[in-house]
Amino acid sequence: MPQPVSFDLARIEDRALHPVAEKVLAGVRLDGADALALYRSPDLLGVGTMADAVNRARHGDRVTFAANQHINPTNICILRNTCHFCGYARTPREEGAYRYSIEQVLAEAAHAADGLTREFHIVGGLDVKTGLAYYQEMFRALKANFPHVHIKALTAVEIAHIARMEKLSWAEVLSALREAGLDTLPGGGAETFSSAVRDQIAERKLGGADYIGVHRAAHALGIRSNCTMLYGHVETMEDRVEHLQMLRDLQDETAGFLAYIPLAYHPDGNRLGEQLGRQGVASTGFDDLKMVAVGRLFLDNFAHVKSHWIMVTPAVTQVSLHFGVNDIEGTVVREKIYHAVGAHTPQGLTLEELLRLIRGAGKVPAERDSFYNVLRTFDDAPDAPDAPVAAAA
Ligand code: V47
Ligand code: SF4
Repeated sequence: MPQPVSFDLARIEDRALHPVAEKVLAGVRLDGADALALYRSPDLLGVGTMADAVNRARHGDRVTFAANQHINPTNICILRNTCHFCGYARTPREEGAYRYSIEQVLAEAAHAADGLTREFHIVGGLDVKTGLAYYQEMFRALKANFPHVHIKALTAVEIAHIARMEKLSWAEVLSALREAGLDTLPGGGAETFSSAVRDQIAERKLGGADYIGVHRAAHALGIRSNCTMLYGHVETMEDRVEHLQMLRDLQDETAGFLAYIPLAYHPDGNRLGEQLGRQGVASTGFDDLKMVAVGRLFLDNFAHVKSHWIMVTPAVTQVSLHFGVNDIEGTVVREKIYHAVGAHTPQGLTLEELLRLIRGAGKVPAERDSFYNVLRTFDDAPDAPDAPVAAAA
């Protein structure tokens, strides 16, 4: 059970945030206007103080991670020309287009033979050749070869795509995939729900209400899921609040979300970055920390806020552990999507690097399973709090 939240109000320099801070101390739910005030405030340390207090009340000093492996079975996508922020997708005949056979997926998955990998995170493009049977066969083969590995696969957008191709409902697709081995859904595909934003960055992509609808259908079947928000492109602060409100509302209804993961937009290697003249300019550290902190404060019905170090660098992820984050995207083998759009971070952290990063922030690392059950805690011999973190490549 969460402990009472406590922090010194004097640490919130922005007086305009004091009414929000008082609500946080009293355990009163924040409203949209509060979230807007938090996003707009320049008092990053004040916002972080509140988020850190709420996070500590829930999780103490524990920071979890899961040893996972990303597999991206195809980059062929029917939305290749309309998701302007995506540098990963290809048309079928374009250079670099690929679609794995089931054997190739198994070959990628072979890293899991080390016995350490506990989760496959499988997402890809909306390919007309990868229908329900392809994923059923893939999941069955993975479970047969790696029965101990959890399958977190297919975003709401991919589920809706398969449903459309197969003329099935979302629930029918989800049930069939679960029967084949699907365990949970990842949070990708959310982008920013606002229809004005979608019109600008991904006009043909599944809308926000339908993203929520697919997750609602999954939760109704007992399939838990994650959720995300892509930030740092054309969205306004109001758009961010609307997005968080939709996530919180569904969580009130179903309690099916496991974690919230803000994703920093990377402008390299995609048309949107060119249009915005933003090449080489990823999100700011200020915004990265604000995003996790406001998520922690507004999403009071979410247990877990995760930082994706591939997007924000291991260094920012480490600092975010004091801004409301309690979970780190794990050891990611062969990640393709972000590296296609210019992420300069390493493609995987070893267990030792992850432990060093968490301990270096004065926290206690713990490995978890995909449902956030702690499997082992590494509470021996922490490094000094100022131990250097593995630098980005
Ligand atoms: O939906 C695409 C994003 C997402 C870019 O559920 C981009 O545990 C930044 O959702 N810049 C997929 N982002 C990744 C994802 C995810 C990652 C880690 C953990 C989990 C989880 C989910 O990547 C896409 C899209 O929002 N993306 N292009 C880009 N240029
Ligand atoms: Fe396709 Fe996803 Fe890229 Fe959009 S973001 S083009 S749906 S792979």
